[in-house]
Amino acid sequence: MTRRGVICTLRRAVLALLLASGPAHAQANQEDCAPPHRIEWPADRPLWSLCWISPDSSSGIDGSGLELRDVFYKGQRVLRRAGLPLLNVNYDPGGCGAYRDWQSGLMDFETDGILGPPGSRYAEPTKPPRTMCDDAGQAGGNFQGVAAEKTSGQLVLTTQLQSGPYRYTQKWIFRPDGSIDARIAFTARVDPCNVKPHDHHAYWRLEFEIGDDASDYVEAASQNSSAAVSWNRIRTEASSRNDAVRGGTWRIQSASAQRGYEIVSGPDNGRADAWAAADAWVLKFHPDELDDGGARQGPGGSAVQLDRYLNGESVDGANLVLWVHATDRHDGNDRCHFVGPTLRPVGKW
Ligand SMILES: [Cu+2]
Repeated sequence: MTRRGVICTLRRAVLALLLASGPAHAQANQEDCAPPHRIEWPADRPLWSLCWISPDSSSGIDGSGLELRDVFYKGQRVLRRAGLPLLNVNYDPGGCGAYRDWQSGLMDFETDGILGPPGSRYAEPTKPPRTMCDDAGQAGGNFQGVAAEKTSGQLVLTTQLQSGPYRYTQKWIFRPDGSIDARIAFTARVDPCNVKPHDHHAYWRLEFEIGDDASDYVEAASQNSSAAVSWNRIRTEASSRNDAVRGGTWRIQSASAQRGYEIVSGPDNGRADAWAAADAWVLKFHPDELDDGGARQGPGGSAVQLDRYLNGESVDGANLVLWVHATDRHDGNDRCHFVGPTLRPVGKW
């Protein structure tokens, strides 16, 4: 066999091994989006069509939590991929330092309506599942994976994550009016460290594709004193603090399709301090930028390093990715308080 032939054979063997080694960090393929992963809702006249990926199979070097792929509203694509690839914790001086979490760890929670064979990662509950937010500090439950609660008013996807002592409840909420809530709440199995004051930080990666022609653009609401909102168009890759953006409101649109989405990160989501870097990044899509490079080892490495992707590329008519930050503080409590951006349709849908 030639040297090239040997390499090809090796590559095929490695690929076969990867495919056989289970779903961890699997890339999207047809099988991922077969039922039950593909959800159409409401059943009688679907407005939403989306594909969910369980945290233990999600993208990125540390996982992406409850990940979505190929999200359509009224038959039009909204998101190609969306998830939570970056979570970290920063203790006050004299506390316990800073930590980068992982988003692939499943944790038990309580639900009915589990579908499929034992070990199934999917449930369709008839009542809201109970997570550690409902029983703070208490571990336990009968299920690990994704619960999709379908009511007449909303579709709620829920998962429970664990990363060391931390317990995170993540939700995606879809409504008939086209709005989406991306949410996370932080709590923990109490240990001597996490009773000290600290901030939790979450960074959602929203890979939009509005017009299906790779020519979307982003605007930020102008922080001026006039009553009417005016918009600043973002021309090249940028990051921003919400202090500089009115109402923490962004807008992504397709010029050709004359529709888009507003991304609102309200005051409840906190504000990035210097360590948290920024509240939003607008980046041109690159397939190898599903996380921030995973540089979590080393001094200071637990802070996000998304700024490395800011290299002046045009975002005025491109495949675009928005990263959106939210934070919650635990200071003598481990309150389970949901934070995260809300997405609302604008224009012709
Ligand atoms: Cu905490």
